[in-house]
Amino acid sequence: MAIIYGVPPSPYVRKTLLAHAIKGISAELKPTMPGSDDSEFRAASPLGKIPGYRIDDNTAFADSSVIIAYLERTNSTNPLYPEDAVDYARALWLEEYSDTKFSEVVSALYFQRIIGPMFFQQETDQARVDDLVNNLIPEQLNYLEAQLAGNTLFVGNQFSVADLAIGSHMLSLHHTKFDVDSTRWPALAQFKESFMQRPEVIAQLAHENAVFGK
Ligand SMILES: N[C@@H](CCC(=O)N[C@@H](CS)C(=O)NCC(=O)O)C(=O)O
Repeated sequence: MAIIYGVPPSPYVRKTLLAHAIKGISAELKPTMPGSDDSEFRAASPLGKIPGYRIDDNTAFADSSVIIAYLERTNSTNPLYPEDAVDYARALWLEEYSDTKFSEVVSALYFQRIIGPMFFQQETDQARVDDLVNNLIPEQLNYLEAQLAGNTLFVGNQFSVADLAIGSHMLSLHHTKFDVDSTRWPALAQFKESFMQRPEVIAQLAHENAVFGK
């Protein structure tokens, strides 16, 4: 069985775990913090980022996008990449966008409200939170709302890696208690609602709540 190095509240580890669940693939989660100097982890993830992934003694690599692309090649159940070339490109772009820009602003709020106070005895910087909540996050939600164009999924009618990536970061936003206002972002609020009702997402959230002792 493959090993995933990481901790479940990381949106990238969450995305990787959810891809396994969607495809019905088992993997062992080996709790590993970002930057860990564990040599087995570092052989998989030389940059020290989670998730790292090990298939066997000789084969290990990192990055949620790489891991999911690998899974797709090995398992055709519930495909995560659209067949059509334009849809495929859009799905990859939205995955990339959500794993970079959207993640940047969501992670900043997640750090201010959860990780800083809980693990680093750091007080919340209210000015930073206000900027994130009032300006920086809404800007990204506006973009995502426009990308949905009134639909319930981001690309075509099939759940894809775009929905998986965006949904994974939306769960971090959910943990921060940021409200995706349905009068302002109706399609996105609906997307978030449906994503959170997926059985594998419900199971993942229960796992995360257990980690945080909720
Ligand atoms: N592109 C990577 C990003 C992974 C990532 O940035 N993980 C964070 C944890 S949420 C991390 O390990 N950060 C530590 C660092 O950047 O050194 C992926 O998709 O897996």
